[in-house]
Formats: sequence, structure tokens, C-alpha cells
Amino acid sequence: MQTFNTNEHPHRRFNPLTEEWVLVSPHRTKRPWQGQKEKSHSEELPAYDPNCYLCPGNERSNGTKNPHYTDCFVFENDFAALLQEEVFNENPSKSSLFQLKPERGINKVVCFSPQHNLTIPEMEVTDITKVIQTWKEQYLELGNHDFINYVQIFENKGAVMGCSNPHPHGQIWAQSSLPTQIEKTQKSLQKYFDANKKSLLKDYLEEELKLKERIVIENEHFAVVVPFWAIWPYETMIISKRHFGSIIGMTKEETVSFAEIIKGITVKYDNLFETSFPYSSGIHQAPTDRTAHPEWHFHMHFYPPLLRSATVKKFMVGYEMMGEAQRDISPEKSAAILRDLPTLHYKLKQ
Ligand code: H2U
Repeated sequence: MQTFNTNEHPHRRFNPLTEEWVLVSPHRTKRPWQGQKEKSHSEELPAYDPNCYLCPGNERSNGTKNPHYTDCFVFENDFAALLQEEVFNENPSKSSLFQLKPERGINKVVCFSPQHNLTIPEMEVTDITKVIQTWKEQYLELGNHDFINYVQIFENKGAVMGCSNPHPHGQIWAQSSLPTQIEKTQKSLQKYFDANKKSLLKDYLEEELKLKERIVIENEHFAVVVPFWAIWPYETMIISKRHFGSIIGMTKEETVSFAEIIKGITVKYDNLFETSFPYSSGIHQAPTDRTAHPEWHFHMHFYPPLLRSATVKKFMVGYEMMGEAQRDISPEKSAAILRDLPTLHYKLKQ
């Protein structure tokens, strides 16, 4: 019998945050590809687009005019998925098989910059810091509503991620319940904290910083790691070195470090296939349910869909829909590839 080798033999890895497993098939990375190839979009965009509903001074679909903003601009989503209005459910189902409950919330759109053709990796650190400051203000303001218990800050970047507009922007969905991913994470963090009186992610990051094999970049206050249990080929996580639960626990210095590390990883992403790299990213942090959450540890996920070029993306289909998530390239190999990429954005190359 052969000795088990993580780089050659199929195996499963456990995600301690969601308590889910992922199947890793590292021997399969040389498999021939005859599937979909998408058109790579490298068209040059203007700094201002008169038809963009997010550009300063332009009109949105409902007729509202955007101000002539110069930094970040936040507005309530005109097509909100959640509504603030309180409703009374007169006929709650008594069956555990037909559970349903009304959900209240507030949806916002955050324009990161007035410039239409800029993306986070091309923004200055000072301007990314202003985005983080806006996220802090929104977390506080939204979390102060008595019916808001969780504030989800996220970005969908790129048309392949369903992003409707290239103008740099993200969204915030604040709601009365903990969304499923947050509830799962919360349970795991709580269980670990109760058993060890320590943060699961602090312990995890300390191990990763010793091993170094999945760390992509780090600075004084944050590190970027391809998680041991990553699902997406180039999935990463920014984890704070210090244990704090939410974005408002971040000091001034940490805020600048956070901006630097966001820029650092997104520049590497763009450099990977010399394209504006698509992803969904989002901050996972303490709920705003007016309860202390010493178990929470601030972190940010990046889930990029691209697999082996600017045009080949990974689909979560077949076995993954029916069984569990699966990846070919090992997280260690992905981390090494990202680590070896230049830190200067490819568009600035001489
Ligand atoms: P995405 O590109 O990630 O889909 O985000 C754009 C959001 O902007 C989307 O949620 C909102 C959409 O509802 N929007 C407005 O609020 N007003 C508009 O005039 C167009 C789009």
C-alpha cells in the first residue's frame, strides 16, 4: 500500500467554521479541458459614463439623481431584497416541515469611488481606507436599529459573478435574522471559545503563520491565507492578527493595514491572469444583536470563480450540488502561485 501524500492522493478536509467537508483531488490538475471558454473582457472603460446609474450626478432607474460625490457614496438600494416595514404573520404554520417567518431589513449600495473605471486593486490605499471608514459607519448606523441583528458587507465583482455594473461598488444587507452562513460560523466559533476560552481564528492563524505554506501575504495586523479547507481554486481569507469581533473594533493603524492588505491581495488576483479578476468578497463579523460576542473574530472571505485562465471558471455543479464541494488544485499550490505573483499591478508594468 502507498503512503498517503496530500499532493497526490484524494482526501477530504474539514472546515471548522462551517463544519462542512471538501473533497480535494490534487492528482487531477492535469486533466484536459474541453469545456466553456469565456470571452476575456479587456475593453477600456471611461472614467465617467453618462449611462451609468452609479456615476456622480447621474440619474438612477427610479429618477433619483446621485450627488456629485468625491469619495464614497452610499444610498438605499432602489430594488431592495428586504423591507423595513414590520408585518404581522396572522397564520404561522404549526408544522416543523413548513417553517416560515417574515424578515425585515435594509439594503444599501456603496460606491467605492466616483471614478467609473477604477477597481479596488487600482485604488489608492487612502481611498480604500475611506471605504473601510464608510463600512464602519454603516455597521454602526444599521446595527443601531433595534430590528437589525446582522450587517452583511459584501462585493460582487465582475459580470461572471452577476455584478450588473463595472462601476466600483459593493452592497450591504442588514437584517433581523442571522443568515445561514453566519449562524453556522457563529455556532462553531462559540463552541471553540467555550471549550478553549480562545478565538478559533486566532489559534488557526497562529498555526498558519508558523507553517507558512498557505500564507499569501501578511502585514503587521493582518494575514491573507488560502484556507486549509478552501473550496474555490484561489479562495482566500483575510484574518486579523489581533482578536476583535467587528469592524468597529479596528484601530486607526489596523484600518490602514486592512486597506493595504485588501489592495495587496486584489492586486495579486488581477496579476494572476492579467485580467480584472472577478470575485465575491464579504466581511464576516459579530452580529449587532446587542449581545457580547467574544467568540467572533473579524475576517473577510474572497471567493473567486476563475480556475486556470481569465476565461475558464469553476462551476459548482454535479457532485458538488449532490454531494459536497470539491477542488483539484491543492490550497498549498494555490497559495504558492499567489505568493509568487508580483505586488505591482500588471497595468503599471513598464
Ligand atoms: P450588483 O451589481 O452587485 O448587482 O449591485 C448593484 C445594485 O444596485 C443592485 O442590487 C441596485 C441594484 O438593485 N440598483 C439601484 O439601487 N438603483 C439603480 O438605479 C440600479 C441598480
